[in-house]
Amino acid sequence: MDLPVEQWKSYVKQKWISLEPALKERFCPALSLQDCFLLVSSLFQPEDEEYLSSLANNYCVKKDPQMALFYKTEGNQRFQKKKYQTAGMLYSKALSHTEVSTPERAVCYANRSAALFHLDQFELCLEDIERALAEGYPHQLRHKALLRKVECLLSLGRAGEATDVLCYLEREVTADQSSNNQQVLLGKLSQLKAKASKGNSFVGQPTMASKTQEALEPLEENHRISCASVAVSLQMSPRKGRHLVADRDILPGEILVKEEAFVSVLRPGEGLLLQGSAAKTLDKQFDSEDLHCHRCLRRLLASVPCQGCSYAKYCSQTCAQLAWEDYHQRECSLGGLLLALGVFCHVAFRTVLVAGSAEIRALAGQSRQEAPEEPDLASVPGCDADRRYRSSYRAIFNLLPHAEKQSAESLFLCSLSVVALCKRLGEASPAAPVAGTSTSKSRAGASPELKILGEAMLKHVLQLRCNAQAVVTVRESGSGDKPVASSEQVALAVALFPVLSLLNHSCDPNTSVTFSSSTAEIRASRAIAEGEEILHCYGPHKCRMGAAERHKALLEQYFFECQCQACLSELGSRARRGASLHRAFRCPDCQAPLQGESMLRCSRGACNVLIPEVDFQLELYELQQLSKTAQEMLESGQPDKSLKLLMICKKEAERLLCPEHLMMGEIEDHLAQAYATLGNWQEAARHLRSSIQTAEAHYGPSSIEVGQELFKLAEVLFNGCAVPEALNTIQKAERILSVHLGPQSTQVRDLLEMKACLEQSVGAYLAKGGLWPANTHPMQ
Ligand SMILES: *[C@@H]1O[C@H](CO)[C@@H](O)[C@H](O)[C@H]1NC(C)=O
Ligand SMILES: *[C@@H]1O[C@H](CO)[C@@H](O)[C@H](O)[C@H]1NC(C)=O
Ligand SMILES: *[C@H]1O[C@H](CO)[C@@H](O)[C@H](O)[C@H]1NC(C)=O
Ligand SMILES: [Zn+2]
Ligand SMILES: [Zn+2]
Ligand SMILES: [Zn+2]
Repeated sequence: MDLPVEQWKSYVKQKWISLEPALKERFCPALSLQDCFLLVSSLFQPEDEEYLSSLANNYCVKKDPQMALFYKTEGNQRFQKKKYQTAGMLYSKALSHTEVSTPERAVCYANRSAALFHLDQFELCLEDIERALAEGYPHQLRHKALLRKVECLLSLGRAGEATDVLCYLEREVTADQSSNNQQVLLGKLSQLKAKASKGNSFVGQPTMASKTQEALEPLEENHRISCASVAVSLQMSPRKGRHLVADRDILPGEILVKEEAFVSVLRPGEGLLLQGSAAKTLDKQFDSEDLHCHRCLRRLLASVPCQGCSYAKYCSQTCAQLAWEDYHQRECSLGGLLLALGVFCHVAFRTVLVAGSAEIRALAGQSRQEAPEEPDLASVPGCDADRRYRSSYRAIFNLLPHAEKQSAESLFLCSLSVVALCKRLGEASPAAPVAGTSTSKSRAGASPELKILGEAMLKHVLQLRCNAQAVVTVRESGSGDKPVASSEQVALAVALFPVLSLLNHSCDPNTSVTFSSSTAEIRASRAIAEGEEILHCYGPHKCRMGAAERHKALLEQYFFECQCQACLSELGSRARRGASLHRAFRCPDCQAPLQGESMLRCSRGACNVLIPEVDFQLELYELQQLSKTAQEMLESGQPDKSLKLLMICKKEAERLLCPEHLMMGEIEDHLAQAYATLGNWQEAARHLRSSIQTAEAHYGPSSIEVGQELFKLAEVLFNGCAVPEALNTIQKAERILSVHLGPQSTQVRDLLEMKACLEQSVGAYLAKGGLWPANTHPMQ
């Protein structure tokens, strides 16, 4: 879960409920984040702190020798049963509970090297052997580890090195008179030596896995936006804010953005948060925190544990070291607090740790001086002084927190969590809450330094609601030991990607995103024409959710009403029509609209009419069938018959439906078509005007639907030679259709052609003969 754990959430909820109304009212959209942080700091009580630390203690991340022993024993059992992969994982768990440079840790490494050897992971096996020796592997066991090393080297085809180790071993064993199985060992050694001498012809399969991945695909980098391709450009509009647009035609498959996360935090597995007993978690799958590097998110086979806690695990000593220097030395000592406060808080915290307090201070100072500015098209917020947008802290700092859109209660929860974290930071190291800072205590208790950090963290927690990017991976469910593995998508981590955040959402996007370790790659999933917006999907995809459900999800989490093509057409064709249906039936007595859900009553109230909606729906259905038949007649060349039937339809519709019902528009449209076929332009135009009114009421005056109807009217008027109205209609249709279909579309070009004809001179055009049907009688 990305929010705090349930207990803390409900505790904070209670606290919120019991706040004085006057205090609650201060959490309004006008409250600045600075003031919010100050206000909540003043409300944070010692008992809140106590409650939270008791919660945090449930999520223990301390090293526990008992657990080390337990996992090691379990590992040995699996090893016996030849379940090497599970055994390896259990040894890793055991390792995470051991202290640096202890025999326990060395033994776990050695045990794990045995499992890795059986999994043919020879390189990793060698690394573990070296670690075992370095961590103080018991002397009497050394030869065991070294023999394994020899076998590994032989398997890797490194016979020379194997021989060196063998010679060393031979000297040791010969010198060691105390050993009781000296002869056995010497026999084994000479066996291996024979193998090594033939070894040059034997080249084992080196494990390629680590070498071949990520054959780097070059990305020609944009000079205005780091991590983005030259094919895109950053634009700014009042409605959309910052967004990316194709700068040229883009081919399917082109990489558009390739960005490493500014920060990413692994989401802890359910097992850890549920705090089952250790035995219980064994039966479960291993969770993300065991399976992936806490820094780079790579899949782990042989993790390196954190020196301080049992929680953080890394793919390599390098990742462990870098994570420690950049942020983990501060996180490690906080224990279970970060787990209790949830991943969003953790990401916010890690973000300020990575940014460093000097950077935060500079940016916070800047933003306080600046007057609240209008979105300025020339300067895109978040860009550096050279106007380049980078995947940097500055860009993150400028993401919108949308505090005003979040509920007061959720603002309170976020603030109280951040305040609690700051409190702990201040206590843990009052002198320097974050590396490189020095502070003096102020009257309020929190140092000014901590206040700036707290405000920044609050901002980041709020930003995450709209800007958190889930890092997704496909994981084989079922351990490698199971016969049948199925795969599932897992949201592995929560990350901030400043450049990715520039992309707006579509439920039917033209890009797709993939992750490799903590790097995201956005590719065009279809051809994208120059000028089209680059869009990706925030989660609700049209293939997985209905439009109504997507709208709800997007509005709730991201605060916007999705206007993407998929939503518009889906809602336009179904829900919208459906929603307007029952509102648009007419009272049989007084013709006023009916209201209600399943039983409809007259909106005037004077009549006592009460009719089941089903009755109307049936009649509507029959009407639709009739109208369909009429349309078929028209298509099969019987315009007169069609017209007669449509007249009947219209009468029925007028009895049943309000004038603005879509069905009315549809019938009007068919009537116009029938009249146009018969060459009665005047009547055709009259019916089209009615159908345009209906379309405007339903889809809005500049919708594509209205554009299409205007196009028809323009054609009819053109043919009917109604010059002034035709020109007027052509202009309207052109304006709307070039927005929806582009100025180069066939329909827009047809319109322009008609216009040119009319303008030249109707007479001259008529003289050329041509387009006019024989049975034309121009209007008026
Ligand atoms: C693990 O280490 C212990 C102590 O060295 C040893 O007794 C045990 O056999 C080892 N298990 C494996 C699978 O190597
Ligand atoms: C996405 O675009 C829509 C309109 O196209 C806009 O209302 C919304 O605010 C945008 N969302 C973001 C996150 O930029
Ligand atoms: C790209 O996606 C957007 C949103 O779905 C859509 O409007 C646009 O037409 C798409 N372009 C292509 C070529 O599919
Ligand atoms: Zn790593
Ligand atoms: Zn740690
Ligand atoms: Zn949508």
